[in-house]
Amino acid sequence: MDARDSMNRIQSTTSPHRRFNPLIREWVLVAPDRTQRPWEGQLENISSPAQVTFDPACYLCPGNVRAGGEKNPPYTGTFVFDNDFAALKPETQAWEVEEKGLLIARSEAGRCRVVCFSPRHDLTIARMAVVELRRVVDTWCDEFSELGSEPRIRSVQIFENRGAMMGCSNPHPHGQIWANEFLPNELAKELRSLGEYQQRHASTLLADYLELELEQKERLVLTNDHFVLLVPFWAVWPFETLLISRRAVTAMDKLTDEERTGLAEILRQTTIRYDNLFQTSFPYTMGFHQRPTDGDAHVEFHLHAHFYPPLLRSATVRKFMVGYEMLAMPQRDITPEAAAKLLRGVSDTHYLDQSKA
Ligand code: H2U
Ligand code: ZN
Repeated sequence: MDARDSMNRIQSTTSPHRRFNPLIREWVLVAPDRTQRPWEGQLENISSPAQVTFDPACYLCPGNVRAGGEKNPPYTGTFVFDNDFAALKPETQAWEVEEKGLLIARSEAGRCRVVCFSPRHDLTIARMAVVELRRVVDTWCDEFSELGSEPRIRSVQIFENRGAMMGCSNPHPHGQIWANEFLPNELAKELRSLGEYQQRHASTLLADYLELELEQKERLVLTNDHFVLLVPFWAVWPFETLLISRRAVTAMDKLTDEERTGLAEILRQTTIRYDNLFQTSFPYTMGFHQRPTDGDAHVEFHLHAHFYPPLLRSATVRKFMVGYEMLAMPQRDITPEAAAKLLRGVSDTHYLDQSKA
């Protein structure tokens, strides 16, 4: 069978198979028929979007007092502060324990930041204007550079938990940044794969992968001049997507002015598609993977973001990673190609704005 035939086979198959994730070198089991199974489990209660533009009880709204006693300024754009309940602290002293190679521990110093995307309590990325999202991108870029330039910081993890289902504590639009000394597991896995790929092929793994996806078009969701959103061939979560910069930049600090705006635009479109899919404020965890800030150039690295939404067949049925998935390997129910088609098929106007259009 030639490459084209085998690709056609995998894209139309309904038989169980495995797919390989070359970024982290792990397999995922794809069992396309399983969505037929009956569901008598828990039905999720999706938190409806906040209705008020200002909530006096919200610890992120402008002018309000936070749990730690500090008062937020009357901010009008983005607002960043040190997490009052930071998991990582800059003053942590260095220590190391190792006993017979079995009991191994190390101190971990770092900083945790909270980024408010907007003073408006009722907005989400999907409902913010591109100029406002551009300010969020600029804020992330500044934070990446500032935190990354601290001598002990080697990793700057920017992420957003959206929706109570994903453990988000507050509907006010915000994300977090955790910056620390040692490379977190996911970044370390990616760095190894990207590094070995770069050595062998003199290009980035994601640049070559993107080329394949742009050719095949099966898993594309959105494209603009600077970014591409797709359901990766090896996606684990039902509507997982991967956002890749067209130019192989190592991190946000290398983006041009137009690329930053391109990122703001595609973030808005991505979240609009998600919300429109099940006509709800779609929960997810998203975050960027960027080059380690250890001072090396890391030409092997290629800026990208992962979106991991837990919803499966409707707004009330979610995916759980249990049983076989915890003990053996992750498994998905619908094919990545089917998920991409569904996401491509929804409107590019947010459902809450459609009556106005
Ligand atoms: P999540 O909604 O993703 O959990 O992020 C909110 C973060 O805000 C959380 O990490 C912090 C929590 O520690 N926080 C403060 O820093 N100050 C507060 O007054 C409440 C919450
Ligand atoms: Zn608020």
